Amino acid sequence: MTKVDYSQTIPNNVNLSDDRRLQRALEAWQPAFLNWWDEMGPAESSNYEIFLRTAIDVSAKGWAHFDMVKMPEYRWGIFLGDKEENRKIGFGAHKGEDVWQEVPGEYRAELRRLIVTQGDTEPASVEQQRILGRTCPSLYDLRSLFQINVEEGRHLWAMVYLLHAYFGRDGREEAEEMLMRHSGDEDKPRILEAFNVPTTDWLSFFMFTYFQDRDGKFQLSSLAESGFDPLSRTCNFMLTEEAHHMFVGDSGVGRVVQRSIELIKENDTLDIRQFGGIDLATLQKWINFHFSICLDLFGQEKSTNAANFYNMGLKGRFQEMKIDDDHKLDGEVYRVPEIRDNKVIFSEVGALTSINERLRNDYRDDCQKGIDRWNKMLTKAGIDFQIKLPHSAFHRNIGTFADINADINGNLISKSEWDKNVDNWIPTAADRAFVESLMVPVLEVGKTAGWISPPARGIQGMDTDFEYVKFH
Ligand code: BYC
Ligand code: FE
Ligand code: FE
Repeated sequence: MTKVDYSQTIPNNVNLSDDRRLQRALEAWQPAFLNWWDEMGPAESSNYEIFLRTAIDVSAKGWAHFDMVKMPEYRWGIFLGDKEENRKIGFGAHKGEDVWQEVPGEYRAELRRLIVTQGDTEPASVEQQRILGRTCPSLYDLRSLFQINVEEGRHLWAMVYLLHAYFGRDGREEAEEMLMRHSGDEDKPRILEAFNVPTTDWLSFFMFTYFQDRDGKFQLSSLAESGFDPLSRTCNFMLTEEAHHMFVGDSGVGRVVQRSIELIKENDTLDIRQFGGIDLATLQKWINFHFSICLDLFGQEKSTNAANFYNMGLKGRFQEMKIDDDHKLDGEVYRVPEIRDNKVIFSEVGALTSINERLRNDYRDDCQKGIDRWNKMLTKAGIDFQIKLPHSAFHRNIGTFADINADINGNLISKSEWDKNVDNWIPTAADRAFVESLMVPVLEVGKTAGWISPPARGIQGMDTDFEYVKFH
């Protein structure tokens, strides 16, 4: 079951050829997808040959194959993680019952909504990153971008498969809508705000893959707990790919920090813009921006939607099965922030209602790990500067903090104070223009742009000066 059949028009490990109706429906969607890729996917890239990884097996070992591939010829397909025999629903009102192989009718609308929201982010990210290829800092990085783009395309396939296979006609309509909404479109934007923000420079790309793909890790992990088994299985496999996206972000920001340290030491100043480097204050602004917009992706602190998803057994907590409690959360409490007397305070509310907040906190802890590592690099280099994650109240658009202004330490401030200081906290037009001025493409084999360190090692045992992308 784990092997992927590549002899089919749509590669898959779900025995697609046994269900002719489904196969025909997906084969009808395929040209629309390719058309979307052509129009909204990576710009000017259709003739490039790229050293890409393709999934051949969903088991932990030996599941990938590497080859020089043109992206329009990439074999997007449908891969579910292995089925766990006798799997039981792990939480909520149905805890202990057999998992569902079909959509439970009473939860159909909620499940569809979760799948659509998840699915919508995947093509959104490809659209957001569309023009980055023009300014890559190296061929190695260009390859990483394209690898991520094709995998996000496949994540869309994963959700579209669920919609087609389990939701009949309205599932097919949702699948079409996935290609009609576009990131940043005035009339038909993507569903979640952070997926409508353009990602036009590589510092933003590395922040995106560090912070925003990490939202993917946490949301997919929660959906992997689902009692709807096909969703769980597809998310489990998507998570193996997500790890690489976060590696690109983590190592990318790390390489920026590394290069900045070198320039600071060489020139004995923190003010390294004049030497073509990204100064740490600018890096901090990019972090402030990306982290804060990603916190919004977790929804409101108190959410009856989230409580319902949990009770219904559709979406769990992060690593639900490792948590030592009754997995029903009756009578349990959790701390959420509130605003009282112009201060952020914490109060205890029902654990069910605060599922979103708990996931956001898990996410924050995970984000902090990279910050700690980069700070260690700075300390070790003897540089008197530390970066940090802004307070959760800073620059928010969803939930408790949406209507207030706060500084990066979480002190509530007036609108006029915000206006006075905002340029110190998030990227200004001038900051963006500066970073964009550094974005000159480096296409020579083995060379890297001056604002970022070269990668520590290559891909799949290849050297860093391997020709990862060939232009034709
Ligand atoms: N923007 O009850 P609440 C990834 C709406 S990333 C705009 O708190 P809920 C990837 C909400 O819809 C992972 N609107 O909402 C990464 C609701 O509307 P209604 C993506 C928002 O449902 C990189 C209202 O506010 N996966 O894979 O508990 C590259 C009340 O809110 C936002 C998922 O998100 C927002 N940020 O929580 C590629 C998983 N937040 O009901 C890919 C699936 C809330 O008033 N989605 N609203 O009309 C979910 O689990 C939930 O829908 C959310 C929201 C966690 C997003
Ligand atoms: Fe994804
Ligand atoms: Fe991703």
